[in-house]
Amino acid sequence: SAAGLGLGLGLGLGLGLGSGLGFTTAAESAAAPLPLEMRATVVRGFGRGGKLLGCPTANMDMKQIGHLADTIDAGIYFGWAQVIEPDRKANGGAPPPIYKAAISIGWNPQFGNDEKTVEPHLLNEFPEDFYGQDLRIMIVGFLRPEKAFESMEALIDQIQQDIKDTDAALEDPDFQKLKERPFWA
Ligand code: ADP
Ligand code: RBF
Ligand code: MG
Repeated sequence: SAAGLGLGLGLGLGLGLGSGLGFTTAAESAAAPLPLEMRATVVRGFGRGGKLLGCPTANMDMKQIGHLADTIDAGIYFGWAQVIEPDRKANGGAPPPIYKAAISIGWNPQFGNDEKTVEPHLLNEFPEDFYGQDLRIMIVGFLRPEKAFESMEALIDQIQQDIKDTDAALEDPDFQKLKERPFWA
């Protein structure tokens, strides 16, 4: 919701500056200090993101993420993401672009998964899938808790709103600066 986004940004900007590092999460998402960085290979999920919801998500290999996934509450977040193509030296080594991403973390209560997953949807059109490639993400701010909706259409509408909120939130100059961190390829 707009109110949740406002609260998250307000707290983040208000409390984040002093530390020089992170942004404090909104009240609903207690634990992890943000931003939180993760890297893992893109693996196959159940294949419903793109086909069923019109929103493909790059599922990250949870074996590689390990305990880091336990340090962040389930929920929908906004952040940055970078796909590292294996043959990037063929590009003259130019650094891969860093895209905005709406990131789903948790058990997808609409579907009742039994594993906690981290799945970013990147705000970019890709000509091809990128399964097996390395993905780096930076989780920047909390949007809302994940939940089960009364219909698939209601979930799809909410996801479209999350993408708009992500797009707007990351225009903040303090969030743009995060693209300069040494974490990125
Ligand atoms: P799965 O359940 O296997 O993750 P999805 O329907 O969620 O299936 O599709 C995810 C795949 O689609 C990603 O792994 C990636 O290769 C590809 N993809 C294409 N465009 C995007 C995008 N904008 N954001 C995330 N993944 C994308
Ligand atoms: N799954 C849910 O069960 N509940 C949600 O509220 C929810 N919100 C999402 C928001 C965004 C922006 C994205 C990208 C995914 C969300 N998902 C949610 C996850 C979705 O169910 C999952 O990506 C697909 O099932 C494919 O794995
Ligand atoms: Mg997916």
